[in-house]
Amino acid sequence: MRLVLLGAPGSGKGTQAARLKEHLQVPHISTGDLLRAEVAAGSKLGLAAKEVMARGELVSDEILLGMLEDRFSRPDTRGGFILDGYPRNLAQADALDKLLTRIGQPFDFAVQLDVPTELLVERIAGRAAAEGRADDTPESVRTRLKVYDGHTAPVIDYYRQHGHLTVVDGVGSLDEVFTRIIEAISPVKEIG
Ligand code: B4P
Repeated sequence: MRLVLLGAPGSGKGTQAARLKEHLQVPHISTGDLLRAEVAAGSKLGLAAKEVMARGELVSDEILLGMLEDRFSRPDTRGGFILDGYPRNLAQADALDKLLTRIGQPFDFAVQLDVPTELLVERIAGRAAAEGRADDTPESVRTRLKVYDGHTAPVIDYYRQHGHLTVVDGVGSLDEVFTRIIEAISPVKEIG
């Protein structure tokens, strides 16, 4: 299974990807996690990304594509993958198409987790209190939501126009949302 998970910050992408990874037995590739690992390691890339992420803005397309190409060159992605957090703008969507075509692994489903903005803000505030992630401050969250509307929502429209989008209601318990995703990506659907 080759899955792209889309959705606003706080929509549950990372949360559901962790479960889907166990269920589907394919690697979970989170560009946010890859970037946070670079920041934690204090690498040159991490130093370049740190402030941008803390502000809630997008890290450069060039850095992201390099990181992604590197990750997809590892053999564990040959049996499928869950891509979480990429693409976040139309240039990244185009780069992803080209990359997956080149390696002969086009995605099977692009799943959007649909959650109203008030709930996104509430969830991120909950995580801020529990984990204190550097980009979960109110100011950064406002920026992330604006970036999502301006840059990532057009990617969703693009996939929708090309018939590649599956929308899943992301409101509900973790189990409920997980079950909806599994139903949406199961190859055999009942007719009637
Ligand atoms: P990400 O790590 O992708 O962060 P995110 O969009 O906030 O989503 P995340 O996966 O963490 O949260 P989730 O919705 O699961 O990106 C962070 C930053 O990295 C970006 O702002 C950007 O700077 C940079 N970046 C990453 N990818 C990039 C790219 N492609 N290009 C450029 N820059 C990039 O969950 C949020 C909270 O909701 C959690 O606390 C969770 O417990 C809770 N939750 C989830 N599901 C729930 C449910 N059903 N009910 C109640 N709570 C729920």
